[in-house]
Amino acid sequence: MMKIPSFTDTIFALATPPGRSALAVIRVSGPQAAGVPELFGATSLLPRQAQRRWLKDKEGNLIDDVMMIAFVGPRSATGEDVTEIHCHGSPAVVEDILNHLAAVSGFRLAEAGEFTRRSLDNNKTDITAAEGLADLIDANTSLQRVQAAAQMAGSLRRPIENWRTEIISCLSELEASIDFADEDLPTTLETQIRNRIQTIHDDMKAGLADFHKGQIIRTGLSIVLAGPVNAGKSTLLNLLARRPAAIVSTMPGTTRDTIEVGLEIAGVSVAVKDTAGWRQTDDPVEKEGIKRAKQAAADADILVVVVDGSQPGWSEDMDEIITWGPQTPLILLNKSDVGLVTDDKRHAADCASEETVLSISAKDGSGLSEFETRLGEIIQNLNRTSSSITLTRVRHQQAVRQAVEHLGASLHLSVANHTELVAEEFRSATLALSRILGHVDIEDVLDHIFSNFCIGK
Ligand SMILES: Nc1nc2c(ncn2[C@@H]2O[C@H](COP(=O)(O)OP(=O)(O)OP(=O)(O)O)[C@@H](O)[C@H]2O)c(=O)[nH]1
Ligand SMILES: [Mg+2]
Repeated sequence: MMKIPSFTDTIFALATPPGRSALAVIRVSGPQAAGVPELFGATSLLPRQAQRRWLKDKEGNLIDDVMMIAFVGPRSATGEDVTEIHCHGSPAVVEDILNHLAAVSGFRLAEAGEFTRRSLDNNKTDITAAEGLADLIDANTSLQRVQAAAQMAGSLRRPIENWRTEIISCLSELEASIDFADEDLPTTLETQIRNRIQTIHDDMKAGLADFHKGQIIRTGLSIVLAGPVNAGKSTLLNLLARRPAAIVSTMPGTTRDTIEVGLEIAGVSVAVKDTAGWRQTDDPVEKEGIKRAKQAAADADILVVVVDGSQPGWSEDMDEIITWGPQTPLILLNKSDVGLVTDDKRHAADCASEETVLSISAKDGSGLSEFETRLGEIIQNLNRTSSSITLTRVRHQQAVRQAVEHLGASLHLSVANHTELVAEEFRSATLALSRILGHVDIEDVLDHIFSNFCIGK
């Protein structure tokens, strides 16, 4: 668990990656941040203006010629006084400045994510925005960036707040009716409350149904190439990766272990996995390889069945491999350069819809662009969300699921006969939603998020 000694400390950290670069940025935040220039023998700064200063060490030797910006709290990223030092990106300069700061009483190196944590505590950001920021820093693909930036800007916070406000409004109407217990609850009020809660309940369920899509963009998905031995799976992997990632040979049973290559397709980060070829065998190592191939196919987001379309009998192979995956696979008839056995292709059309069967040559690349286009379409369908909210983490999913359960339970009760119980379900639902925003039970969530943050953020 991350320990934050005290907010009275002034924290500092290198905010840019370590190593040689043109520039580096060191951030300082806390009660003594405004005094940083004087610590280096320089004059103080006007707030919110980039100003040039010469920094000197204790002996008066020059450290660097830098730009500095001072922000006066609460108008700063952390809500505290903040000073940024934009120095030259020399490891020696950075080290000198950091060591110089570390020697000052009340100063210490920041923990991972501590700047963001301070901004949360000072209400400069909310936890979903902090998560969005963490995702933005980790983003490798354009879709990840778009989703993370949207979450930073409130795309998750707003619908959660709206749901919460709506439930609280229903709750206050109920509570008003409890106060007037002698009078019967008007049936119109009961119907109104039910309809409003039903709408939120359905909205939340739609969000939950789309949860996997938000996750796919954030964490990526897996595409598994599976098929009989010698079908050309490894050749195809190398073609997709544009490098010889896997060994290719004329010998059936070349690939034994699952080989993974990271790619970006349709803005989503994708792990493409080549697997051991399938055949009847007594070789224990090959058997294990096939077992792993089946497991990978079962866990795949997209299963691509690769068969040697130039050989008679490929449709039997295809029928076998199709059963490995939980969902409709994409079928590739490989080795089209040699000529495909057309009778079997008719068979393929019978057992799979036409658009999922493509012919390709992993050797000369023909059919590759159609295959990549089709993959892109499948990926886009997998991550197309229709709901009003994009839940991106398991903790969001769990909290919304709890809220749905409470609202669902309330809908089974008669509002008139069980007003108190219904009110209690509403309260529990709002509590679950508050968890997402970090209003309650914040510590565990923070520790988890910030342990994955970089120092200096
Ligand atoms: N003519 C032709 N040969 C291909 C094509 N794709 C692969 N090959 C050849 O088929 C043989 C097997 O290719 P691999 O990529 O090793 O096949 P694999 O499916 O990975 O085989 P295992 O690892 O044994 O399961 C090699 O000699 C490849 O050069 C293709 O599209 N056309
Ligand atoms: Mg192989």
